[in-house]
Amino acid sequence: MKKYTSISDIASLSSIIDEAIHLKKNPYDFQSLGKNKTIAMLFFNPSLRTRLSTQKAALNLGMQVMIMNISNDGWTLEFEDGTIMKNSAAEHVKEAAQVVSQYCDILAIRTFAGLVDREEDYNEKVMNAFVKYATVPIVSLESAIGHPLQALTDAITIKEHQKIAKPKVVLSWAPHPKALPQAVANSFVNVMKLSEVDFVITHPYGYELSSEITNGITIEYNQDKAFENANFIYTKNWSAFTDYGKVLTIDSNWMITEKKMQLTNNAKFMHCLPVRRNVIVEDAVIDSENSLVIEQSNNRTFAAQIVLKKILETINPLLERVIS
Ligand code: AN0
Ligand code: CP
Repeated sequence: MKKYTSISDIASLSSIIDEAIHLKKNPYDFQSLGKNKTIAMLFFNPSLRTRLSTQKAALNLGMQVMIMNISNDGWTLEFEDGTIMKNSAAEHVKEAAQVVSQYCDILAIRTFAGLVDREEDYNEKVMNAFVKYATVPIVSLESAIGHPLQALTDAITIKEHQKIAKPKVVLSWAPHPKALPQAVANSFVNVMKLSEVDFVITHPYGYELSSEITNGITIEYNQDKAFENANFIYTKNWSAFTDYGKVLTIDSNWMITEKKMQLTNNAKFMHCLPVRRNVIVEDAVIDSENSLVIEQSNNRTFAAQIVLKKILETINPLLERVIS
């Protein structure tokens, strides 16, 4: 694997899931693979799970880890070419990406959608600038339009908990007071498209995701109907794509409640976290036996670890042969 900025960087989803589950049982099997290798993680936005699980994954592989909250501690970066840099940006990403690349073997970036300019977000302005100018492999820790480490985690978690060959998985929008990116939902849709599942998306009118992403997927505007026979309810808020970045409704009827879960086939409840209790989901659901949220966050480590392992094997194929 040469980079991991999208689900499409995965060669075979089913085999990477199996390898991740194997790593979960044997987390220290490849400690020498990361010896004298460093990952640098740059955060433009906050994180609890992604930061610590990716650090843990790198440590499990024997790597060194450098972390920087670049928005707070770094120079403000310029991303446009040819700009006269007389405003707030003190440094161009062209230098910054090349400079950091000299200090690490893998460069991981978290950069959320701005939710103002759809074209800028969907062109992945920040992530693509790092892909363009960095001289080491790039890993997305959530970008403007995708969260591929989260989506791989979710596919692993579904695989571990599915009881039938083709489970019904429902992605349900839920209300949230602030505008949130579409990244988690986009990547979840992309990973479900590659999975053996009966997949349905449910959301209020106006919350349609990019049709390029949801092409071919059933959209059911009646949440109760969508929940019928579901084996997994995956919940996430996102802001509107068409009326870009807008909160169109905070209708609490879309919150995931115990009553709604009763419409399902004893479905498992999933959310990437962080989650607002009793806004997105009722306490009774997130605290129930069917809630997988804590296990999902544990699986973040092994999703990150299998991705870092595959990148390390690509940058050091000789070492891989020596080890195996
Ligand atoms: C972020 C989002 O919705 O993209 C990160 C989720 C992993 N969530 C919030 O900002 C609350
Ligand atoms: N799920 C997730 O990415 O969480 P953080 O924002 O805490 O990293």
